[in-house]
Amino acid sequence: MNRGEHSARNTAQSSYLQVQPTRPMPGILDDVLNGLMHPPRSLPPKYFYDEHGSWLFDRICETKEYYPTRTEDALLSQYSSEIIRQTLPVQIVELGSGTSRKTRRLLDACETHAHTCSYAPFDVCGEMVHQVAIELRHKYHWLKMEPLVGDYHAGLGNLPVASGITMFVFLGGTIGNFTPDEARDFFDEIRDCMHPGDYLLLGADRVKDERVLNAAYNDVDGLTAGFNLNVLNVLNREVDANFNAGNFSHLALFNRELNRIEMYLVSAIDQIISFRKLGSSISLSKGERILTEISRKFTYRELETMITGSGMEIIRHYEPVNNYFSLILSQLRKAQ
Ligand code: SAH
Ligand code: AVI
Repeated sequence: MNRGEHSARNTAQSSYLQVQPTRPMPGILDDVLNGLMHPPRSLPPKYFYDEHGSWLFDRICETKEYYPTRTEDALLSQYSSEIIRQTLPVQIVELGSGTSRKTRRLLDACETHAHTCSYAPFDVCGEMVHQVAIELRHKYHWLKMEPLVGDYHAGLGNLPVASGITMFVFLGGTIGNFTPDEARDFFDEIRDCMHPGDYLLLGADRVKDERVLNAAYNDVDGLTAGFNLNVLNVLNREVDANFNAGNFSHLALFNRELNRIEMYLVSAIDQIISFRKLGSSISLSKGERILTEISRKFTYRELETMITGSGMEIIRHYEPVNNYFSLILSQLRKAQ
């Protein structure tokens, strides 16, 4: 491997490489200035994932309402062996890897097939990547770990490159958190990182009964609400804001026209929020919303069009009997 710029962060037990952006990215101060100062107010979803937010997301995945994780995990359990046999990757690069929990199905399949490879989990949450690297090094002695930290919206051009087949993995339905333009650009960018013969394994959530969707983002234990509200703690810490989470409520609803869940923080009172690091403040009136996330749901065809539109070829499109989720293996074909 080793094209690209990285800087190493070493700790007692583990280390990860900080992937350098390939283009200038707005920082949190810019994102607050651009997103929060004027209605319609919004924030990029990456700010959910500080250490606590990443832990909350992991707990959401275990709720009875949040079907995507267990549905995708069941598909991976069933098909990982076939996927590894087909792809035999020298390197697995996972974008937005989180706990890498479901990816272990692929690593288990490597073991079954006595196939060795390297694994590069890439996530914005350094604490999570650090922890995962320790766990996986311990569990899979044969695995070459290449933990990476950075923002995948800042470009993928500095990711490590292997000599041999790479399988890019993008699970969890995180593609649904991208706008259509962001998704198209992202697939183009992944394709630009691929060599002929490389693969992409994508997990994406499907359109379904909206009662199922609304429940998944409104779990009765309030974990999704806590995850949503946690972004206010991130802002308090990072931009010295004075949000009181008790003055906001969680709202998640399915937008039928756009086939997406929209998640908001709703101001429960008239209030003024100050951002000391910016030297500015905003007035929020009772009922005013901040859009914190979109989570798009796709049809079978939309997913295939998105992938083939970037020049990749669909190899297999797996789905469960209830059609709740898609797991798609595609490939950048070798020139004939
Ligand atoms: N793939 C895992 C996690 C999904 S949650 C799963 O299927 O369970 C989304 C993950 O993407 C989180 O771990 C979050 O930290 C990461 N993430 C969000 N925005 C990111 C960004 N801009 N760059 C890199 N990682 C990001
Ligand atoms: C990471 N992403 C796919 C999750 C989703 O379902 O859109 C994030 C999430 N938001 C609320 N619950 C889960």
